[in-house]
Amino acid sequence: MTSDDPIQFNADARGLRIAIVVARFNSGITEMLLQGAQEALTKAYASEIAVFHVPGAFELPLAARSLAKSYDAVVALGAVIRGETPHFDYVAGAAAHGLQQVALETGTPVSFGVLTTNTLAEAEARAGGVHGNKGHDAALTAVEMAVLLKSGKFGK
Ligand code: INI
Repeated sequence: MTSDDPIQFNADARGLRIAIVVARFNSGITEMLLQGAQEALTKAYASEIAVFHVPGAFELPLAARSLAKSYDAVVALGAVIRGETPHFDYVAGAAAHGLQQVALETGTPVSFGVLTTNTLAEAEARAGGVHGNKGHDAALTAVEMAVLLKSGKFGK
């Protein structure tokens, strides 16, 4: 097994209401991530899949914080590409840190489907290309965490 191998998980999202929040910046990539996430959640029989758009990855945490109050899990999707911006580190760091903070503060799973790559080609490879679709993976992660938390295995 390599670090690129997907983790096998039998996703059963029946009864779960899942929000997907997706950045419009680099929409050629993020709409592919969205497609992957929707496919994964549909195949897992999610009871509700609600999609929301925000301008960029920097805006994902605030939207996720609001959505975390009324959904069982939030899937956050974006693409931050180093070649295109001198503030790559700020945008990518703020998205990662902010989304983790939302999950910890609210107790609602928030998955990190934000690509942080050096080039557009690297992003394409991870949005339905040779490295799979990270939106799909992020959706399954959100389902797995929501199921685990609801199971009570971790306590209350
Ligand atoms: N937002 C992204 O989602 N990806 C990027 O690569 C990016 N770049 O290159 O700057 C980006 N910038 C916009 C940012 O997310 C905010 O929308 C903007 O700064 C306004 O708050």
